[in-house]
Amino acid sequence: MQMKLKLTAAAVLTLVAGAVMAQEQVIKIGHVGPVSGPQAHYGKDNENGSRMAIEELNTQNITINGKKIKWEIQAEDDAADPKQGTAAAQKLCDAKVAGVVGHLNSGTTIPASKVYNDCGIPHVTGAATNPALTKPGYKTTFRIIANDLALGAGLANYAADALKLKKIAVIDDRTAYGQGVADVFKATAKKKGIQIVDEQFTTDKATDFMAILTAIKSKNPDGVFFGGMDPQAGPMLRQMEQLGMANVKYFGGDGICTTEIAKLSGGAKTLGNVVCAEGGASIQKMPGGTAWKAKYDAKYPGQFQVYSPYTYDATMLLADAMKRANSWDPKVYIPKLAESNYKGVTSNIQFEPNGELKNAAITLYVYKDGKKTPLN
Ligand code: ABU
Repeated sequence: MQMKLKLTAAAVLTLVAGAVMAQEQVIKIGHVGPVSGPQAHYGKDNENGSRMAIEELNTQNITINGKKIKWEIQAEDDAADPKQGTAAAQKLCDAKVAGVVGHLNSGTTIPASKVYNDCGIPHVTGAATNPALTKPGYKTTFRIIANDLALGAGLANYAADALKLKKIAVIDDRTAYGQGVADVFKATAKKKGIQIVDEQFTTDKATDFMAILTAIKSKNPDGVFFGGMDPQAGPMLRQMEQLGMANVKYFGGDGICTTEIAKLSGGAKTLGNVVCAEGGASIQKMPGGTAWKAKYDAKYPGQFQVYSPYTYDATMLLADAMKRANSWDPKVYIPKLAESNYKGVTSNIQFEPNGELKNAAITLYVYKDGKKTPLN
């Protein structure tokens, strides 16, 4: 009789545990960026930001629609390649993730945005800055960082008004981002009376820029604008030093505004000529920036680049909208996401009707003694 009672108690415990388990709901959030190839350092930083948010969400005992939520990340690599970007997006649609953080590159995010729109899953980018992303008006596309209209114009205004430059050469890497930000820079610079003395093109795979820099040097510019990323900007700065272009200012958008560029430029003094722009406040001026960065650095030492505070916020923002909607069904929570008023680490996040961030700030930076330093 006693034995029978013991078994019954064990069975009851199993049943209770089973019932508790049944009440747990997994919500998957996708993350996509380049975690292989020359841009892997950006992608890893982005993924770290999203993972950090997922870990924190799991400590918060969040309940949605009566279920205790277990948050999971499904991280995909697009290698900064548009085709791999759409394949990763389709994989996340097929996996029925509730939302996506990404992608990192405009060249991958723009085609992927159509895939997400077609499968009805929202994605939030904290890195892709080409304004064309929000042009189709998809209700599934959101950006929580300023776009290249602000970055390109801010840099051109600074070159003209603060530095009084007169002749600038422009190089771009022919990607959606590089070409787009260079076009905005050129248009604003011309309006400000700056002469564009040369235009040269490269790719996001190149590392030898001697020929195009030699052509540019012959035009005697007082500045070079580069639309592209740091795997190109780093060696380009080294080669400018080798060619004696030591006094030429070097402008670029957020793609070159990284920690890594200091390493990639290999000690070239021309790093001191860099002026770059990022879409948002500096870490020091973000509402929760300094404390957040200390946590990030403790968790991922030496891996901080640019956008991880934004991917952290993007992940939290998706969870916040699901909580307010009391649902992880994208159809139900997308309207709540669109009307977010979320106090993030990076800013107070609210959206324009087209999914762009309201009141987006930009910050200009220089490199002092090899360290990225905000100008404003
Ligand atoms: N925003 C610069 C890097 C990412 C991109 O827009 O391609």
